[in-house]
Amino acid sequence: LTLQHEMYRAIQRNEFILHYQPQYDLVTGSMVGVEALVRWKHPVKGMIPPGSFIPLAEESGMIVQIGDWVLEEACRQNKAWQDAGLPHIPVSVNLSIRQFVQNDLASKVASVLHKTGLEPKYLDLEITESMTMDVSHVSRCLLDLTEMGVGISVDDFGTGYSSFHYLKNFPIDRLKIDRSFVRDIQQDPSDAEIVAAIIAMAHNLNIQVIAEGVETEEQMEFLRKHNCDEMQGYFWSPPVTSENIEQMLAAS
Ligand code: G
Ligand code: G
Ligand code: MN
Ligand code: NA
Repeated sequence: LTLQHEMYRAIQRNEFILHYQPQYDLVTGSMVGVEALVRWKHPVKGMIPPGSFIPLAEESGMIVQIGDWVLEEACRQNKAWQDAGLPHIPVSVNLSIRQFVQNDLASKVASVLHKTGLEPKYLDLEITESMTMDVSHVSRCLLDLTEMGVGISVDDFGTGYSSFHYLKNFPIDRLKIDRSFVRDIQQDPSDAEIVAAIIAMAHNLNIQVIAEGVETEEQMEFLRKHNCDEMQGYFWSPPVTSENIEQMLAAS
């Protein structure tokens, strides 16, 4: 059986699970969101990280089915936390560009929100850059989603050549500074300048900023000093299980 064939079967067999990484407000320190990250609980190979199967899922088109499952599961879980009386925070879901190729992405999202009962403001969609997309189609989808009240974030900001083009053409609520810029903030003066400039520019455009891959207190202090809004990274928490998130929310 090829990995691709097994992946197809994995959807039916419910072998995918979501972990969640907390996102924190840099001023108050409180948990203000979580990012859903898929894993494959393979019956023989054990836990397979997304880096080992998402590219294949994208190539084969199976990312559409997996992405549908991720979206619904993340919304269902977030609504369950809310129903349990825990603080209401948005869940971020990573979208693959292939999920825009189906021309009903906005209605798919609307029906998942309806089915799970989650309010649109508690869902955030993360998009990444791609060379091969139809800008006007993606723009239309994102406008529909924004009008619905769903949040839109640009993931891995700064790594692709069209980052600025995204800000110009799409209704973006938040950008996520790629962890490659955050990593060397202390050592590399040009990374520090780039991060400071991204934050200032985003704020001038009324866009919120979250830093990814924050691993040290020094990085956090730098980001706070430069008015970054939120952060996500191992310094506070790696991706964890839904049970762990429930405990963290209960304690917050
Ligand atoms: O968790 P980890 O660092 O291994 O994630 C690696 C990559 O997989 C990240 O770039 C992340 O955006 C991507 N990824 C994780 N979950 C999903 C998902 O549900 N859908 C898509 N398209 N990508 C995901
Ligand atoms: O591309 P995306 O931003 O979706 O990737 C998210 C992934 O980044 C998560 O799956 C997680 O494993 C990884 N990640 C999260 N925080 C950190 C961090 O502080 N350092 C590093 N190196 N990776 C991180
Ligand atoms: Mn992401
Ligand atoms: Na990223």
